[in-house]
Amino acid sequence: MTENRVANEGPAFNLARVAANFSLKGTFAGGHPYGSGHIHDTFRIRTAEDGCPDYILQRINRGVFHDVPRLMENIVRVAAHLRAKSSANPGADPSCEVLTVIPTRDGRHFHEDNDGDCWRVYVFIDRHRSFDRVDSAELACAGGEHFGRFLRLLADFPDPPLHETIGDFHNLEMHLQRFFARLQDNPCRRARQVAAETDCIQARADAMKRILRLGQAKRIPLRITHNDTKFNNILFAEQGGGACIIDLDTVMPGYVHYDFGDAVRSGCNRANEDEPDLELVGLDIDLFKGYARGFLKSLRDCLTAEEIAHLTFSARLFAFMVGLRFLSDFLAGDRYFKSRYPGHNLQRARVQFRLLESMERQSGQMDDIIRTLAAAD
Ligand code: ADP
Ligand code: GN1
Ligand code: MG
Repeated sequence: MTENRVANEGPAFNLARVAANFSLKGTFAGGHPYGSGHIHDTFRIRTAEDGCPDYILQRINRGVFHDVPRLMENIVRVAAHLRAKSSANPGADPSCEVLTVIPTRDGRHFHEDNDGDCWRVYVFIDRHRSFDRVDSAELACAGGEHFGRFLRLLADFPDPPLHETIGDFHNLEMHLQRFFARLQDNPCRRARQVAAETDCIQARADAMKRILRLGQAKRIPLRITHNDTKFNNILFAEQGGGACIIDLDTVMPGYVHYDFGDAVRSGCNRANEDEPDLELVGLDIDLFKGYARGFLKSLRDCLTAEEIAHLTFSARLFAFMVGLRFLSDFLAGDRYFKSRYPGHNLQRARVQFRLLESMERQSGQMDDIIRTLAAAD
């Protein structure tokens, strides 16, 4: 194995050879696995020269994203739209606020290698950091403002519509059906381990379809949403309050509840997403208040009363739905989410269901917070 071959929880890749297909500035000086995303194989590529940026190289997960040309077409269009907005804003720095896709030497947005793997490159956004866990209401508030602004900036996204990069991504009905099918098929003989969680799912399944029903009845508007607003998909500038929203793979039509709910379940939990001690898991109401304040500051004027009325519910929905997806993947043998040990997805699911119970206990308080913030000048 040469110096440039690295393993990322699985196969080893010749990163130098892959990187050579892209129009990078500077000399390849090495690469290593980077970040804590659950989907792609992500590497930071270092360059030798001081004046040249580092890069993020990703092997796109084709089990999740089946149509890479359309995926990249979406990302390039969304990034161009955001860049135009940022450029029109005096004092903004588009190169740090928006992802920059680096083309291949033959002008494409991804490279397909001889094994059929698809790779893409972004400029590495330096002097920024992401947070797997949030430790202050100020940080939560800043995150809410950034995700809220992201939605606002996409409100006038021009036609044609974005492609649906993952079909039925937030279709709870489909996730429920898939879960119960796996429970029945029991391909890895793990069903006995999920009895308590299955009860939790069964008891709530119908009530959790509220957003689907509101959407079908056209009582809430379809918007362009991020759809994967895990808090660590915000890169915060180390200085100055700026940020870049990353992980644009799932930007496509959705409801505001998807973005609010996912950010709350990931950013307002007192514990990590895979915390081994469930006693530490719970919704931190101060973080929730901070996040909601920032989000509504950016977006309040754009939202309808009906949308606002279901924001608290959306946090419960996402704890439920992400928990369901982790559990379903556990039953299937850990094929979707990257995991580090055999019970990892089960533990992640248990954390989400514990978080859900904590949100259920605090839902009155959460509603009061939203009502107060929505009414503020
Ligand atoms: P996944 O879908 O697997 O979560 P992401 O696109 O979110 O993949 O990337 C994984 C991690 O890589 C992020 O959490 C972040 O730490 C880092 N990352 C991604 N893009 C950039 C970038 N342009 N600059 C700096 N870090 C990045
Ligand atoms: C995945 O890509 P990442 O790690 O930011 C997943 C989300 C889940 C999340 C759970 C495309 O997010 O939907 O909520 O894991 N992304 C995709 O941690 O499935
Ligand atoms: Mg991510």
